[in-house]
Amino acid sequence: MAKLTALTLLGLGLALFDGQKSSFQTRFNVHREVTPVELPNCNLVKGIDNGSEDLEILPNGLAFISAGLKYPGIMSFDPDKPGKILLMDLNEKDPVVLELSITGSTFDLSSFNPHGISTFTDEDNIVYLMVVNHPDSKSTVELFKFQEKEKSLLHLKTIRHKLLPSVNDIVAVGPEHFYATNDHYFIDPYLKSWEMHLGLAWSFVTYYSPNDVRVVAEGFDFANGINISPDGKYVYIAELLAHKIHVYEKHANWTLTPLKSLDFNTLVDNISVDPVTGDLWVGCHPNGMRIFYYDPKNPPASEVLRIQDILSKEPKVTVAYAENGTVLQGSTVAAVYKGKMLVGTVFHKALYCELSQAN
Ligand SMILES: [Ca+2]
Ligand SMILES: [Ca+2]
Repeated sequence: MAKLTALTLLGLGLALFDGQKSSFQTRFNVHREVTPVELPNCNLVKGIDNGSEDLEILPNGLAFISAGLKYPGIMSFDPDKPGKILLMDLNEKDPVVLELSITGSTFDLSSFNPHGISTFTDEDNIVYLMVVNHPDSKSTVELFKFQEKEKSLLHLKTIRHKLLPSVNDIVAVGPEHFYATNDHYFIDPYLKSWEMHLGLAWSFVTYYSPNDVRVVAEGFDFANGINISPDGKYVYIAELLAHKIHVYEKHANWTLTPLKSLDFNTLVDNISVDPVTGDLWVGCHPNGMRIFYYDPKNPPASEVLRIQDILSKEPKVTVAYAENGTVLQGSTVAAVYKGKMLVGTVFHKALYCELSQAN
C-alpha cells in the first residue's frame, strides 16, 4: 500500500512537472519561428545600439524614445552606461536622434534606467513626459516637462508608491495622472522567478493621481504595454505571457471594466495607438525563450502587429513586419507617422521603415 501511494505520488509529481513544462513552453511560445514579412526602405536608426524599449510619436511628428534599459536577467550590450531619452523629428527627410538633456534634476542621472514612457499634452500645448525608471532595481515614475526650443526635459518630480512596486509601462491621462502595469521583476528575484515559471498571474494595473491611488485591474500573467483609445473611452492592456490584448472600458471615476480580449500567437509587449485611425500597433516577441535566455547564435526575432477596428466583432489583425533577428532583435514597440513606422527593441537597435501599400 505504502509502495502504491509512493508510486501514485511519483506519478502525480511527474504529471505536475510535465504540466508545468508544457505550460512554460506554451506561455513562452518556445517553438515559434517567424515567417518574414518585409517592408520597403528599412534603415537602422544611427545612434541606437543599446535598446529603444518604448517610444511615442506626438501628432506633430516628434518621437520620444527611451534607450538603454537594464532589465534583470535580460541582455544589455552596455550594462554600465546610464539610459537616456532620445528625440527624433520624423518630419525630417533623414531624421537623426538627439539626446535630450535633463535639467532641474532631483534624481540621480547616473542610475537612470528608463523603461515605459507616455506623454500628456495639456490645453496650453505643454507636453509632459512620464518615464518609468528603475534606479538601483527600484521603480519610480519620473515626470518631465518637454522644452522643445531648448531640446531638454525639465524634471518636475519623482513618483514612488507602494502600489507602483515594479512598473513596466504607463499611459498618461493627466499631467500627473496615469495607469501603470506592474510585474514583479524589480521587487525580488525569487518572486520574479515564481511568477515567470509558475504563471501565478500576480501582475496588476494601478491608477495613480496625486490624491487617489488604487489597483484597477489584476490577475495578469505579466501585464506589459498599456495605452488608451483616442477618444479616451477604452484602455488597452497587453498580457505578455498569455498572448492577449484586453480592452477595458474606462469610467468617469477611473475604474476599468473588462470588455473583450484578443488572442495572439506571440508575446505582446508595448501598444501604440494611432491618434488618427485608432489602430493599435504592437511590438511583439514571437518566441519568449529567446528574449529571456539570450543566445547570439539564435537571437530573438521581431514582429509588429497592426490591429484595426478592435471594438468591432471581427477586428482585422495584420503582421506588418516580421524578421528572424538577423536585422532587429527583440522588438517591443512600433508606432507610425505619415506612412512610416519606427520600431524599438529591448536591448538592440531601432528600425525606421516605409509602410507598404497594403498597410
Ligand atoms: Ca508606453
Ligand atoms: Ca514593455
